[in-house]
Amino acid sequence: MTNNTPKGNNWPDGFIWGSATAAAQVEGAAAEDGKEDSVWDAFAHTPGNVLNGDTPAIAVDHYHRMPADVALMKELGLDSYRFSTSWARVRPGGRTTNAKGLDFYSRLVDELLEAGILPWLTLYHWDLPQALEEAGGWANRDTAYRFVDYANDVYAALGDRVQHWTTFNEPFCSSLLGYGSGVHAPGRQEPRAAIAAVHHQHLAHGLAVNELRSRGAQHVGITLNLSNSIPRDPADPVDLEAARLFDSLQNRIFLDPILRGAYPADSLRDLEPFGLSEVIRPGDLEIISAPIDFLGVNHYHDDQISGHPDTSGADGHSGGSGRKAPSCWIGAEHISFPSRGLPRTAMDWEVNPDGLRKLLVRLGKEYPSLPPLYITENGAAYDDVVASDGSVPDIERKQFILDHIAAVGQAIDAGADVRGYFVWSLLDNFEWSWGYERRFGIVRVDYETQLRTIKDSGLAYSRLIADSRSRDADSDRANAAAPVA
Ligand code: GBH
Repeated sequence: MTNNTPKGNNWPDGFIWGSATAAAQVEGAAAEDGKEDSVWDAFAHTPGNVLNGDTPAIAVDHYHRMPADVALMKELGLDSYRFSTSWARVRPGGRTTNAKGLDFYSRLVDELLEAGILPWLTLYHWDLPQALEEAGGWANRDTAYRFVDYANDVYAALGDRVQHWTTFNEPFCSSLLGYGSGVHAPGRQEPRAAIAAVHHQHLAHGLAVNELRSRGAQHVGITLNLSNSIPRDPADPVDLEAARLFDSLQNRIFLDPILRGAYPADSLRDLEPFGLSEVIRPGDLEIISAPIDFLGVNHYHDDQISGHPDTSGADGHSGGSGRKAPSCWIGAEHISFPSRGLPRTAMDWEVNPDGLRKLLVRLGKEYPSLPPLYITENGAAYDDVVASDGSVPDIERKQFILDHIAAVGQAIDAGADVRGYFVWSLLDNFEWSWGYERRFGIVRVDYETQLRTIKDSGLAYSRLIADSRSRDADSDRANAAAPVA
């Protein structure tokens, strides 16, 4: 048997291989069947916010091509599809239920189940109804309670068929980038609002976990984007302090309230001038730390951190479309991200698969009550070239994915409880502030014709999934044939 899975040992039983998208990035149909604007529709309409003036209005037209896209997932052999529901489709304006919007997701779930693909649903991948933003958005505590109304609507429609529920995708981005640097929707540049948004999204998460569980949901969790904070010179106290600040804002202010029921003491102190303690009410942390059944980890790159100005010319942190924006590192605006000289993707993010292994091992060490982990996003943007035979030989993306999967395997061997891996992304799509200029898909989309072509990375991923299954079957046969003692 050929051994082209990167993990020497078998993958754990039931390990889930999947791929991910998000509503605003793929659906299009921005004003159809009752859907109203999300913050991303509104943000993209203001010139200068999204590169080339791109908008999510059509995206990859998944709303109309959903059955064919599910057939593509089946062809690839995916165990699971991670998608998000659009709040602005389910509750346009944020206050009333739209049956037609829910119907789309109901058809999607049926189509997936019919194809033998596990639906992995995320409730919030950054597309707040614009009407709720106009009422204060995530800076307003009331939005957390509106989120529970929305979660209840989705659960009422899909709870009989969907087992896996993720409350939020990367609250870091929808708080600190949306309200701090303003490179993401709604584009506000208000540090105090950004910190309030962090807390109110935490609260919304905890309220929804309790609500979904009381209604019978079996697997409820959250997805965070985590990154190792690597001090440029571990002997330099200025770099060490900068790395501490980064780790606080990137990782620990999200992990600790959920997994430990408290904000880290250093974060509380750092963020005092930005009003963190003013938005925390008695009882909040108890809600926020409601037990979760899994933690989703999105990982793209690590960050080397310095407290000195950067002269390396690295540009992985301009946040989007290359425009000047205030820092999202609230209270730590001076930190810099000097290059380590590693290879970089088209996003200018460093490639270092071993960082993913380190991160997974660290989580298990530092958080004793850590639930099972799923890699809910990992992938890379590269400038693809279509060959004359129509194929897409994206060797760098293919290598990136295989190397990161190997790193996950090594983390498992070192004791990390990782139960699944989802490639970002199934399809090229609307890459937020970068519009359609950056492609992450394992399937190419021609934005003129909407034609889908599986890239070489997609073919390799598909083979890897098939191999790990035949390996399972081999070991099942071996076990069945083993003599009974
Ligand atoms: C994910 O976020 C998203 O979940 C997904 O929707 C997206 O398409 C995908 O990754 C690819 O981008 O210093 O301001 O530049 C990416 C997580 C968080 C990674 C911000 C880069 C740099 C912050 N990103 N981070 S900044």
